[in-house]
Amino acid sequence: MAERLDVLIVGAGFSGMYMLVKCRELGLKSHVFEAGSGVGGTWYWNRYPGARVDIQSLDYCYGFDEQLEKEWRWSERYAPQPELLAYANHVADRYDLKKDISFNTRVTAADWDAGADGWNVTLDTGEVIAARFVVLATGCLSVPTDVTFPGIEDYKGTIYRTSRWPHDGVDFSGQRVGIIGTGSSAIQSIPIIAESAGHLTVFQRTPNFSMPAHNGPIPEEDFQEWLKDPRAFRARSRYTAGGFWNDPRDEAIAIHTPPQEIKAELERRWAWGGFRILNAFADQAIDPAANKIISDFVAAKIREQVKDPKVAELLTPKDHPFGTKRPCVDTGYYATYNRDNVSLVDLRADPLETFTATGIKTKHNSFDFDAVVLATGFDAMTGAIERIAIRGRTGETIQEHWAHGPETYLGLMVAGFPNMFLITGPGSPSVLTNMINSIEQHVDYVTEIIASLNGRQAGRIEATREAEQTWTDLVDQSAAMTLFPQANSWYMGANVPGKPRRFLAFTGGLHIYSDICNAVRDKGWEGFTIARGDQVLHDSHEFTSLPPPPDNMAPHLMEMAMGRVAKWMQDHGRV
Ligand code: FAD
Ligand code: N01
Repeated sequence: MAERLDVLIVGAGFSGMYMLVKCRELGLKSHVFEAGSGVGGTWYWNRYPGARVDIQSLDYCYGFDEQLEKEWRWSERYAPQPELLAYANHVADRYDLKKDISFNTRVTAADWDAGADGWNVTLDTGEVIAARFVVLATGCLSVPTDVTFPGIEDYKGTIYRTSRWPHDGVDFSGQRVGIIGTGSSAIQSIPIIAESAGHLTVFQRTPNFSMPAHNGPIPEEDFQEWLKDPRAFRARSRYTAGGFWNDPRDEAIAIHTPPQEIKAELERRWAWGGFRILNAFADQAIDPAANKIISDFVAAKIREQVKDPKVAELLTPKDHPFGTKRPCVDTGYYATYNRDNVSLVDLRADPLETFTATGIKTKHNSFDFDAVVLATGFDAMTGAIERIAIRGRTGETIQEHWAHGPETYLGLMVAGFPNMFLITGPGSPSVLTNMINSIEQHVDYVTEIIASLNGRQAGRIEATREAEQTWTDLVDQSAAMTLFPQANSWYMGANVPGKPRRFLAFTGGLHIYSDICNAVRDKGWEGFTIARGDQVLHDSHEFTSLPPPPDNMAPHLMEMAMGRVAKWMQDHGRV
């Protein structure tokens, strides 16, 4: 590729594919590089049994083209991985995207070239490509953690990783299988593996909360509403905190509600399934007393489903408030422990010491396995970005810039790294939302930025350090207003040894975040420097685009949240 690109996109998941669509609309010369051999990102790599979405498929799909929306029919509420991958391929074929994607090609480095106002990007083929803009559509959950176990190299059975599952599937019929981890990937795969395995042993370090999906046909009420007006359906789900309609009750305060009413409301939401219970009460994510009410309700549901009270007790989370780790959505997870061929090992009481040639040895037991599944998670949000050797305008690397945790402006750009955009990057609502709506909001915004630069013949844009610091403080502060930092979660970087602890997403919600982004734009790209060669065309070091407080928040929450915001503003000399 001798000619310089306008836009080089890294990754061909839903982010990279949509970015390519938008670049083409602007007439930009753009190309995608993807490490895998096909499109789909998450849904290309994670082919483990039971993999499916935890947000209803009517919401978890592109909304940028009404025709595309209307011609695709999801087979069930929560589409399974093969259907999501088929959808990704359908989109790629429909917009003829694959001709501008190089598969099996990893981006290894990117260096800012000041003379050219652009990037030199190195591929694992050794080729170096010049590009004016780089878009990192590298995925928040695309790099498995480097977790390893003593003796694993001596193990003679087969090891599988949920996030790198063989493309032709795995037949566990009659086998002795072990699985390490009880996060979403494990919780989805355990019930299916148990159906065919001779025996399945689950190694659990920390239990998670999980809600039933009640998967099946799309609820008629939702389908009719979507059919009536897909645009209105989309607009409603986009302008919510989570990027999907989840029946929020902003006025409902658990600690002011009589117990029978609470129970009725939680039962109604539990029966609907999935994430509905997350929006039952406005105070549940910020007030420990309110949260305990929900945690206790879910704990009782676990006890109802698991026959052996000792196993139920082990499966009940006690170390984190409900919702502060990504809750799981399951199909028959807890009931799987009622099967004779499934057993649970509590690694807190019986720690894993080593793999052996034939299986796993814990402090008190040893187990022989034909296969072991690692469902051990991801180096989330920063992992894929930091694995590229990115060197910015001042010679600083991205790892150096993020030595104390990621700092970004709007989760979208990094000071010192001009013309480099992150899609759903750290500091944006991202993983706390229906990702497709967040992806579309980001890609649309990046497209607006590029169009605006081209309109004024500008060569580059960069977030100012001041704006980045102010935004990062706001992200930290809005996380501190919630119970999220109380969990040792991947949201906090706590699952990767040595990773700095910092809450990785903006907790203010996609709706508020979109308003902030729009205000930044309407103020002429507040917080950005825009330049052409040596000539600075626009230089704004401020970030003032905070929205007014939401008027639908219940009084005592408003007080609590505003008190904290006011303190933050005072501390930062903003009032
Ligand atoms: P990805 O789909 O992760 O794609 C990134 C791509 O970039 C990958 O294909 C990767 O190979 C490529 N890449 C990375 N680095 C490089 C490099 N250096 N060079 C070349 N290529 C590179 N979100 C939801 O909202 N709802 C859900 O129900 C949901 N379910 C999920 C289930 C699983 C099992 C997982 C792991 C995540 C889930 N997510 C869900 C989050 C999911 O990641 C997003 O919804 C979405 O698919 C992300 O799309 P993306 O294009 O941004 O990233
Ligand atoms: O990963 P996880 P995941 N020894 O980090 C354990 C999305 N997703 O792949 O908690 C023993 O949640 C670890 O234990 P602990 C979703 O956003 C969505 O399951 O650290 N155990 C934990 O139990 C999700 O949140 C879906 O004590 C070890 C598990 O491994 C995110 O992806 C499906 C260990 C990792 O759980 C990640 O989910 C799948 C060790 N050394 C994924 N190291 C949907 O449902 C780790 N563990 C849509």
